[in-house]
Amino acid sequence: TDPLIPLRQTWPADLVARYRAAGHWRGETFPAMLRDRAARFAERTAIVGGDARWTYAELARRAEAIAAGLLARGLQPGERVVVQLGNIPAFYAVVFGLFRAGLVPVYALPAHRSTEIAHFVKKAQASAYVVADRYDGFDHRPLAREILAMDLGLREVIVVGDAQEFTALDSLAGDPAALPRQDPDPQSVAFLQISGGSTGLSKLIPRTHDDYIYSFRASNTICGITQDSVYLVALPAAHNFPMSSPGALGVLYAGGTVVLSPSPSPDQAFPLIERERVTDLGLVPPLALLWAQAAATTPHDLSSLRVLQVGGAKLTPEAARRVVAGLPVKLQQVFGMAEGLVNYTRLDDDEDTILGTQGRPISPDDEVLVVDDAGQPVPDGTVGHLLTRGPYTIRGYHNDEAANARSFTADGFYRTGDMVLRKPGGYLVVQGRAHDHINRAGEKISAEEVEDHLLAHPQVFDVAVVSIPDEYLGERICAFVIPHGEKPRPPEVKAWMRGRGVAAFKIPDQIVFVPAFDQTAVGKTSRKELRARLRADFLASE
Ligand code: J2J
Repeated sequence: TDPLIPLRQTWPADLVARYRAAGHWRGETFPAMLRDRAARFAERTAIVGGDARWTYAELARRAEAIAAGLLARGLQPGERVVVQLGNIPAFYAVVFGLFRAGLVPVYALPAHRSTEIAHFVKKAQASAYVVADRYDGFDHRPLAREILAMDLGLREVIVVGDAQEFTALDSLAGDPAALPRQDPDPQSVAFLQISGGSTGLSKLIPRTHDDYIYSFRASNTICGITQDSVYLVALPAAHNFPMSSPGALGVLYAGGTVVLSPSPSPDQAFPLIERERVTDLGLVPPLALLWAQAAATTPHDLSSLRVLQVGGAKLTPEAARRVVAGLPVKLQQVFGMAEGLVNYTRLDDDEDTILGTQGRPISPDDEVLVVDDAGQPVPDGTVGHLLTRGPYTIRGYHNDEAANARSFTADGFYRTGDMVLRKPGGYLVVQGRAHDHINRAGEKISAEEVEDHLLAHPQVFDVAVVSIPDEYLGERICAFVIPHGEKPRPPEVKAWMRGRGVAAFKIPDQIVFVPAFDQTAVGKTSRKELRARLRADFLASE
């Protein structure tokens, strides 16, 4: 097998000195964080999910056992482990166990299937894969078998629950003396988060202990998270928003309680809010609207709620007004990205700011540039491309030189792909984006990736995939298909794509057959212009 590509995330020395001097980077690490919290908050409740209710001491004990068990099975510190678990307590035990062992989690979403998982295993050179036996009606063991059969270098499959021929998480045991005796370098990479995948498959995002811990520690201050906070994880736990803005990790940092909801539906979440007296949570806009509607008639007591964060996709001022009218909470808009930069409206901002902007950056050292197509800064109030660098924004993806050349400027700014305008005080209003991706209820889908799949269908001659505004999802996926011979039936095309092993959220919601693409749009113009033209014509015809 090939040698492991080193995990790297480096900032220039002058910025390192500045981030340290400012107190952003304090040399904290995940293993030290858990050890310290287990000592300080030992008997307080850390995690609630399903039938489980774990104290901080219990979480740390489980993480240690997993860490020792993984090393006993021959995994070596520095190796990467794809973690695909839903909203179950084991997610946090596994992640902290990996940190404790010096192993590097790669966060997959429960909806990912063979195409995505194989891509993560290859890109990260993963040696192990952790799954639940079943989650959300899906059996992950056949998927694990399929991945193993691809011979990508994966050696171990660990299963939460009934492991069949694999290794059961609960059976992991090892000698604690074999665990690393020193905490990792705080500037080393702790895990690989995944990108929204603006072009093609998701890229891997290396985040360091120092930078990530800074992002949620500072978020705690902005969001008012304390040891009395009870945070509901309603979105997928592996997503960057409920993990770190301030998310479950922020809440565990503060000594509060993390409650896991198996799904974000009011049916499942409202009883949990009542039972656990939940104070804080984050939702994507379509869910926030659904909750505001459901709250009107629910028999459940939601009065413990304090702050509802909404982010992941644009919350329009009208939608924001409906959310505020429907739910007895303080609204906070969150505009973040797994690559780093996170913006929040502040809890004490005036109403216009909370309803009408996506907030301002966490850090005084977040550098934000809004530039025109030529890269020249535009005046405040003018729409431009958002570029950023700072103490918790990456300087490069893992193992992807081509993406790095595209996505970062020579002086280290990350090209977010978002179009924004900046208001006085540094507040940002998201106006759209430069890339052709679809933001389907907060799930980012690359148009190119979906096109690649559909082009493999024998009855598809050509295809262009675009986002179409949607009342419920914010945006839906629409594929314009030029058939090759007989028109395929849309349900068949969808089933066929699912059969290729693709996350369900990437399957087109709508397929529109067209005899040809307008030649003036194809000719010399780009795919991007073709998609824009198709979208405009479609909307005009509706
Ligand atoms: C408009 N677009 C938004 C918003 C994200 C906190 C919150 C969200 C994410 C996230 C995150 C938006 N209005 N309020 O990681 O820590 C779009 C932008 C952005 C992309 C990033 C966090 N909030 N977006 O959504 O990595 O286009 O992170 O660049 O999944 O989502 O997507 P992702």
